[in-house]
Amino acid sequence: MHTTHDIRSIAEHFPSCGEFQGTVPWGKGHINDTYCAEFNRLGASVRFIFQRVNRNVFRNPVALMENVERVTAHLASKLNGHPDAGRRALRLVRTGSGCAWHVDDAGNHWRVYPFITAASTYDSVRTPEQAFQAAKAFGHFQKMLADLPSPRLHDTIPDFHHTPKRLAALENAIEADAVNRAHLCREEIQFAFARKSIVGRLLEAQLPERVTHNDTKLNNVMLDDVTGEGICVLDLDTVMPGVALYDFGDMVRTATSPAAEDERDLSKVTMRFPMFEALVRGYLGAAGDFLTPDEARWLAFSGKLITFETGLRFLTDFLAGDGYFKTHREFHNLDRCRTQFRLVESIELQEKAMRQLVEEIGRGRRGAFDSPRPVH
Ligand code: ADP
Ligand code: GN1
Ligand code: MG
Repeated sequence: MHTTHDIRSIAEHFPSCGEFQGTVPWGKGHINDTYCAEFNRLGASVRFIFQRVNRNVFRNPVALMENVERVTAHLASKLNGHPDAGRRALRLVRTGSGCAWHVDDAGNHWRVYPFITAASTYDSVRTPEQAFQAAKAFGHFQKMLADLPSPRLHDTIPDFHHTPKRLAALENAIEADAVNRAHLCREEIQFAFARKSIVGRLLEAQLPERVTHNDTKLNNVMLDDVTGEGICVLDLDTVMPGVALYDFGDMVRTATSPAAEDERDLSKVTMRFPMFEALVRGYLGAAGDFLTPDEARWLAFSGKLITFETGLRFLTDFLAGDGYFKTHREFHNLDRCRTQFRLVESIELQEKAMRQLVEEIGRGRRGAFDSPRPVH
């Protein structure tokens, strides 16, 4: 891996970081350019995350940064006095002139966060305890933002989880077939349209609008290296008005299967029930007191829907020539689409039992909100 941006010169605009030592590309996000940079501050080595906002994806970076500023300030106020506050929420480092971001000569928006130490992100879940902790952290995040003062946050990507529009976008991409790939994915296209009837269900349910994260994949939350606790929610670019179920659904998508999102051996892709149970317990333990019974009813379905929607998005990007998600090999987006659709199938097979489990936990029959039982 090599550094493609001159982080040293960006760092000059964030003098409080200290004396620049070096940088490496960081993380496995599909959207922004992320770097970990090391500085010397008063003889000590300190690290910061430098991020370039992806302008192709976020058309209004100023609105995005305004959201991030408000959200981080609100989280900081909630954590005021917490002994570990510095690791529990992202905090924007200011430029020398006091701005929360820097615009470089090419018009790129840069922001800097202190590096969250002694914690890690994971691309796939290993234990039910990890699933429980991730879900609890995302539920807690929603709870902390429930009283974010008005005005409404900006929609950084309009209709982000509008699944019918995602299906319509796929239809357009097939029609255009811009890079002549439609013949390579006939089966996936058929799979998508066979499930047309589910795309509007959450929208039709008229669930309450909340402040939601909207991108709760497993590697957007840091788990403490010692205790395993979910300590810090990352990737705040899509925090905006949404439905709580979008967040739960994306946890099911990313924290129930043992396989990587781009796994080519589809036999490894499966929705594991103990992980789902851990997610329900973790999420409801943190968010259960504000969630309405109407919302709780859709928990299992939301996992299927968001997984399906993400598959649609990968397929659409594949057909359009891979302009949205970062790809690292040929057909990468198609491989990702296939894992999503396989996971949808696995959820379909278990959906009834998943729904029953949510109901049982909701009724408190199985010691709702407990830690998950370990699986052996
Ligand atoms: P993207 O939008 O591209 O997904 P993220 O904001 O999720 O970008 O960052 C990519 C990865 O960088 C994360 O998955 C995480 O591993 C790491 N990361 C981001 N912010 C921090 C931070 N403040 N401290 C430590 N690691 C971080
Ligand atoms: C992107 O940024 P990252 O890698 O955390 C995407 C999500 C997708 C996810 C699929 C802004 O998330 O919506 O679900 O990839 N983020 C955006 O892995 O589109
Ligand atoms: Mg991310």
